[in-house]
Amino acid sequence: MAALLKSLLAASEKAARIAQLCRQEEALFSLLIEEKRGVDKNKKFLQDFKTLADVLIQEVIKHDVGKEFPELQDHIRGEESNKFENGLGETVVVQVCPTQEGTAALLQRVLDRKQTPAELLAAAVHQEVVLSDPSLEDVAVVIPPENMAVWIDPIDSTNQYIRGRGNIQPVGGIYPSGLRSALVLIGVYDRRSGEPVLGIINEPFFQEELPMHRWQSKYHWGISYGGTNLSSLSRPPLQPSPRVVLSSNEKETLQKTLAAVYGERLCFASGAGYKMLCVALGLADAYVLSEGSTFKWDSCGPHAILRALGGGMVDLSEALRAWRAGQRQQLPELTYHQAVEGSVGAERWANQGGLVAYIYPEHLEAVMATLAAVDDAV
Ligand code: 2IP
Ligand code: CA
Ligand code: CA
Repeated sequence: MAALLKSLLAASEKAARIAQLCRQEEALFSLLIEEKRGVDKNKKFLQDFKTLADVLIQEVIKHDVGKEFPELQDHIRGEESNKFENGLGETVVVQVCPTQEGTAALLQRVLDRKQTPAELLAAAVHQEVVLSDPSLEDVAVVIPPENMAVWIDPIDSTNQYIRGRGNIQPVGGIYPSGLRSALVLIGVYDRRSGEPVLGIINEPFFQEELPMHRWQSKYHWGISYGGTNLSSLSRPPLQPSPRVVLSSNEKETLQKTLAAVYGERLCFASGAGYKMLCVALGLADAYVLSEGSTFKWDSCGPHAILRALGGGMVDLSEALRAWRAGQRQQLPELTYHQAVEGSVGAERWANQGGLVAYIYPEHLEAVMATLAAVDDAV
């Protein structure tokens, strides 16, 4: 009974196609990159277009999955709000309409009446995605949708997505920047416990096919529920000399502390989701983030995959507190159902204390021991 998994994977594939389309179709692509050369009066519209790609993807996932699982409909949330103000000051609620023509007409209102981009996007929104993945037939876990909720990051690493560099060379398998770090992230969590249960990471820019320069996507999934762990990925082998991946914006004190231990095995990459994927793939053994710059929609899906592989993601500041108090077993994992009290807007859903993503508890412990030993590392 992998119905929920299949539905979410199909939605992630459609999301990936929309993300690819915005870069491949001239009528859309020109809107995405125009800001660099565009005149000032165009700025607001162009900014809106970028947000529109995100909002639309989120709405498509919500629509397609909500249709199949009505119990989930009111519990699918994401980074973006679907209320949009167009260049004329009208508020438009972006949603998937019953017909393609209806969606195209609605999108035209957001896109300053531009017909071709609106029609291209509407066609992608209403296109049926058929998954051909025989391995899904063997997934027998039953996840009750009425107890679940969903976090979506329609496009993570937006900056790299817009910059759009497709020719970055990997360093030790890790792409430090570029389109490869732009991902669709979907996470399902238990409404009552807040635990991540099912995760999908879709890489819309996994591979460029020549001669047409068409991007191929690739998805990964993991389920960790009721004692069952399943994933499209295999647990990577335990490395004798672990690598840690960081944001290039990471605090200098933390960089220095970790560099003293990991030396050249400290690496950097864009995209919070991408760094989590690197851990899941075994390209890095831990991702450490000292700040509250990720949100529930960034970590929920990747966290579920890491759990399915025997790892997890802890709240760094809480884990440090526990570690220093001598409670070193079962460090506090991130949860997904509670907003940060006293915060407003997106900040309500920030992973405020930073995080450590890992597969092997040994690596988590090594990172914790290193950070706990230095007073101001975090
Ligand atoms: C961002 C994105 C950034 C990341 C930041 C996220 O999400 O993943 O790349 O910063 O934490 O919130 P960094 O690249 O320094 O890790 P979005 O692109 O969705 O805003
Ligand atoms: Ca994000
Ligand atoms: Ca995003």
